[in-house]
Amino acid sequence: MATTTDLGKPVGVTLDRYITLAQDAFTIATGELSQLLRDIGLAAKILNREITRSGLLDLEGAFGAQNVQGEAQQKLDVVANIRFKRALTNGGQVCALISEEEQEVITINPDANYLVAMDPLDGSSNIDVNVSIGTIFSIYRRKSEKGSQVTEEDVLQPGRDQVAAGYVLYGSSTMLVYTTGRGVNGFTYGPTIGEFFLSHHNIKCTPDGKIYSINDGYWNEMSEELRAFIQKCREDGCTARYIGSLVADVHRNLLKGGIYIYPPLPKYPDGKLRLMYEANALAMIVEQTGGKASDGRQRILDIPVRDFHQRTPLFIGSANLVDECLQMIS
Ligand code: P6P
Repeated sequence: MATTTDLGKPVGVTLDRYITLAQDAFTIATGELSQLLRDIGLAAKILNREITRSGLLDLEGAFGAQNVQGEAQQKLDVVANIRFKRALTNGGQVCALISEEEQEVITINPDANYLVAMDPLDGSSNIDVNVSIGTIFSIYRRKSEKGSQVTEEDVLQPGRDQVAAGYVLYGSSTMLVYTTGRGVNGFTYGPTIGEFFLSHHNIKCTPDGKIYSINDGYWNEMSEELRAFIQKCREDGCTARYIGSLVADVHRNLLKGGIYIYPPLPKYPDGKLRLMYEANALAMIVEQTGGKASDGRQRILDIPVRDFHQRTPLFIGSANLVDECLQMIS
């Protein structure tokens, strides 16, 4: 039974404080990655303000242009890209940026050590109907010498080489969830104070989930084997949840257990989701919580990168559910 002391629990540690404490734990840390994480936190706060008022600021609807994938950009896609690009530029810690909204790699500060690959705003088609949307980011250390030109080897790094990864979920509350390879922590934004506070420490994904997330509108295009897996989920008492916003679906499955599937389809033979700025980041996070992420044949984090906009099928979530699915579809 709750007591008054529970009600008066102290406010948790802020994101900035947590980043500093985590950095202190690593004597070799120079503070550059810490600063980069703070820069991402700042951009998320700024974007959050615009997202929560998009209906009032005429920021809903289409921007009137297409992105590199030929998809209609929403106004907030463009705003999100601008906000993150500006924050990462001003922060000075990023030598190059890969963005879903940018055709080419954006060179920023040649003297910086880190590259960022990001989807500034995923699920943006949900903005107008007030459904949760998200930012996804991956951080890599450059391979080339500081001060030199960013190389293809710097850019086309496999997911296993990420030094950090995370997402921001703009939902009923706004959360920033990230890992630097030592566990996953979630921070909830307090808008009246303007800070992210540690709210989900050391997140673990249960190995046996009871939720499956897939767009069953594609039932007729799915393989027989995948349909058999979904049928088995139903018989095993699983429930179906599909928000149509990757970050929201993965976040829910992370906290409650479950599997999210975006399979190869006739219209997306390589899958719809992007490897470098969607699947890799989520795969690092989910693996850090004890979950799994595969393209149906291999570990997402081991997929060689030949094009920084390349797509991949995605099977991600509770380890035993993913294993069972891979066994049935292979
Ligand atoms: P479909 C949003 O466009 C997105 O990239 C993910 O956020 C989401 O999970 C998926 O595509 C939805 O795709 O084909 O089911 O509408």
